[in-house]
Amino acid sequence: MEVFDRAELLSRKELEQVQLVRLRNVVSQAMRSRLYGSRLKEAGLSPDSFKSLDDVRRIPFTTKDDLRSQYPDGLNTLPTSEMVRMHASSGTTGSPTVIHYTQNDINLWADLMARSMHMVGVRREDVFQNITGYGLFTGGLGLHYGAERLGCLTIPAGPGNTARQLKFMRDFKTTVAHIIPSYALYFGAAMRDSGEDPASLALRVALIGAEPHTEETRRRIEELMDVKAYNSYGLSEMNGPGVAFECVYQNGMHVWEDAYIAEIVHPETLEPLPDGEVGELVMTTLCRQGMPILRYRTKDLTRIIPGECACGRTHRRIDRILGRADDMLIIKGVNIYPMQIEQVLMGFPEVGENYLIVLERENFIDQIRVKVEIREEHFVEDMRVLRDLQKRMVSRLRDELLITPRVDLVQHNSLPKAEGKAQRVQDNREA
Ligand code: ADP
Ligand code: K
Ligand code: ZN
Repeated sequence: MEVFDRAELLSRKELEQVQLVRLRNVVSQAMRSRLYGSRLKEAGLSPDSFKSLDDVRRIPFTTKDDLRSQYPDGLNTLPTSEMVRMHASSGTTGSPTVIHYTQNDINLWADLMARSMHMVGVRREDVFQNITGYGLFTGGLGLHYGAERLGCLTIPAGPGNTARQLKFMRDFKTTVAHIIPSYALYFGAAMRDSGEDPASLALRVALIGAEPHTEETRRRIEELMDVKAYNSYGLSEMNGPGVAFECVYQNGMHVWEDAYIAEIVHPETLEPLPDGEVGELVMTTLCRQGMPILRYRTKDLTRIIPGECACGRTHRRIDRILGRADDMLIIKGVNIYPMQIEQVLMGFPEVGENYLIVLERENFIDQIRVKVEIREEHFVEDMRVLRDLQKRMVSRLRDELLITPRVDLVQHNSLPKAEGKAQRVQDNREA
């Protein structure tokens, strides 16, 4: 195994020793902030309280609301003069939260990013096209720094303008792209529609992440763009991307456990769950100086994949994110995740690149309507063929969801597109 960083080769035992030492350090650092200074003291904790890694469970959880209530700097452990960067979450749910970084924090983040990208074969000879937003969103600068750290020629293309992206890809022989999955579907389809043969491009790898997507979507992106696509997970509260990343086996994302502690807890009881069981991911920064965050409830649902990875890395893997706990829809008493719908839709070859889940209320009963873009060549087909397709979709969705949704087949490019993360659900119930 060719590694970027010796940390990738640590044995489980060494890794856990590193984690314990760093946990004590980060607790001591965190206590300098307003929030943790009082909270840890109230819980009777000090760095010496941590005799084993399990003691991490003695730390109270940190929530998004804590971050909001401490706005703008209640989690900082150092004066602003020590900080060199700020990011904010886009506030997919609710108002934004901010993260501050020291130079050291930025360097360590770039190292983790470089390690992640190196793991899937990115090297200094590669040309890296960063097709995501920059700005406050951590995805852009995160991968940008990682690519530069590896020595790649790095193109900060930003999102959108498919024709120009393609031109850059051709002219600069881009080999690696970073792209949000919902945009990758468009981009791949646009490439095909423009008559471009993806096999004639140098592009070999797509790094996809920042939003939930299914295995079916990944395979589709791989086919459309003729690449290997690797899942990239992170969140602003834990720096941004580079928290967990897939290796070439594409079988779960290795969490960089020398830099983070990952726990899976029951979303309601908050009790720890055994490996293999799906629950809420809780994360602790082990190396962050400017703004450590301890036991952060990510709301992301996943599980630890039991067993070792064929690649030989000891860092445990999390499964593809099922969605956020807040994404769960309750329709007619049934719990539904948007990803269950995506999984069914992407199984139909007739389905195009976009869909929208619309929640409606009719006679006081909640209904779910799925609007699906159909590929151009199928849309021109006979009404009977389309009606049959629609029926098959309803029946497959019913099997998966256990309720019967309405399905509207709509034309290619007719649903709203987001610049960044896709908005998959529209709630019209109060309207
Ligand atoms: P926000 O989306 O809240 O504005 P972030 O940019 O910090 O802020 O987004 C982090 C969130 O994005 C994660 O908590 C998770 O819900 C989602 N996310 C990031 N990467 C992935 C991924 N690979 N798969 C699924 N969801 C992801
Ligand atoms: K180079
Ligand atoms: Zn692996």
